[in-house]
Amino acid sequence: QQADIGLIGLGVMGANLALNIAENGYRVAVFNRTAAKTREFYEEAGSLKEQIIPCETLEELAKNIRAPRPIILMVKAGEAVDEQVAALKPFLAREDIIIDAGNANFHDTVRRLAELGPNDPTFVGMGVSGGEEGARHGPSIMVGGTPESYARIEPVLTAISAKYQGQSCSALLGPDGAGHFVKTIHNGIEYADMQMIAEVYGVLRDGLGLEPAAIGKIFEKWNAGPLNSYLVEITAKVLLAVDRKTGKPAVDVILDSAGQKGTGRWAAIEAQMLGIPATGIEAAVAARSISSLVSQRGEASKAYSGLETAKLSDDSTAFVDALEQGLLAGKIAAYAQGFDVMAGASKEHGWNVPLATTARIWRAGCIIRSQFLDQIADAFEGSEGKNLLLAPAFVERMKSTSQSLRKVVAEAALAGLPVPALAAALSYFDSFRQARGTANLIQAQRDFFGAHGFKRIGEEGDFHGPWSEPA
Ligand code: NBP
Repeated sequence: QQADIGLIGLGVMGANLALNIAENGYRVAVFNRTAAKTREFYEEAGSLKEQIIPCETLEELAKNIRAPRPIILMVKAGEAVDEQVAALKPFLAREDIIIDAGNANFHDTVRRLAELGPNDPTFVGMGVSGGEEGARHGPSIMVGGTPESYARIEPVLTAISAKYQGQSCSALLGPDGAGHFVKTIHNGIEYADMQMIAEVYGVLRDGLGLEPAAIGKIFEKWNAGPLNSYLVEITAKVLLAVDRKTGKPAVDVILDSAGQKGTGRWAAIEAQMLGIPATGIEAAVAARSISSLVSQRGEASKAYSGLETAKLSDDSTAFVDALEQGLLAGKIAAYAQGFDVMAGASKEHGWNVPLATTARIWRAGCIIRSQFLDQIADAFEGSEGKNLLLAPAFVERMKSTSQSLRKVVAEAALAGLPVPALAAALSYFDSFRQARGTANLIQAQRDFFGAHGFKRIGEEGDFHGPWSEPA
């Protein structure tokens, strides 16, 4: 019996996705560049072996899938995808679909689609989030492609995706690069969320002098409240974990230098290209870059030692409560930015990305999953494209939490504790709600040195200032 679907790339994500497909009752033909991995994967598949067809060549893979063939590519993003598509094409027909499920840059997805000839198979760009666990037991799936292609793969994707109260976390979000773009912004928001959590950890550790286990307990408690989310849940677990080798708290033996594969950076770059503020994501990307300057930071800490910094002024119980509320406010602002970038890209590329649906498919399966996203989905229902900070439910939430964010940022600044993403969120919030900003001065400066002209309040046309005339 032929397979329902094919999968290429049995790395961490691909192997787990293939098992997930098999477990959901679909037959899957698999191929990996290094054939030994295919054999090993098959041998270890246990009772799911019956649903799996291991293939050692791409020709064999194509023959073993029922036409029209959907084939998922789960290989390293970049050139590997182009190489695989080129190698696969000779064995495929026009009706077949190649689905790139890696973390592709959406520009590559758009290019790959454009490069396909009239007799080539269709190409679908699909973002998958949830890491290893998600891939195995239900990821969040963000698809970019035609409605016809999606209709053909929908049954499998719906079956393998995460479920939030029974609803599938897989959706078609638009044509060509829309799925990979949304995945990129998902990762950007993930960066911002993680960074804000790390900043709060820093304030609790260095400002209040708490041990990791005590901080872990605080996050555990917060996870039962409005901050309830996968990231807060795992933060508590990480902080409570003990290093097997030394018996010390695990976080205390880990180098404070964070890696990045690029999706967060892409999110910040795309926001910049679109001219949409995403300062929370930008601050998070920059914070990772600063974290990698380990030796310079060591040198600078000596060069600047002895600089007086104020102690956190409040009693710790009240301050911990402020941190909870402040983190929530920061998170709202960062998510508002992320969704705004998606709305902007959607408009720019004519994608029509449904923001409420996007929030819905992030409620389970992905790394930023939370109930909070359910509230975001409700807010976007009927007011697509409007900044989240203008949704009535979020106006109320920001009114009740932003003062705590202000307190946290202000006190952290006075105490010399870095909170770049929280501070960025606060500044964004304050700028966004300022009816008269300060760009009048910027316009005057631009006109002064470059004769760029400016608009006058309430008047049509371009004007120049009196700068060249003697006062
Ligand atoms: P792994 O590093 O575990 O596996 C990479 C796979 O790509 C292997 O099957 C490898 O084959 C194959 N591959 C490479 Br590398 N170069 C190739 C080439 N030139 N031609 C054909 N195959 C090639 O990666 P992973 O973590 O499973 O990630 C796969 C994709 O999923 C990436 O785009 C990643 O960004 C994305 N993603 C990862 C996660 C996560 O949590 N890990 C989450 C969401 C998305 P080999 O066995 O022959 O080397």
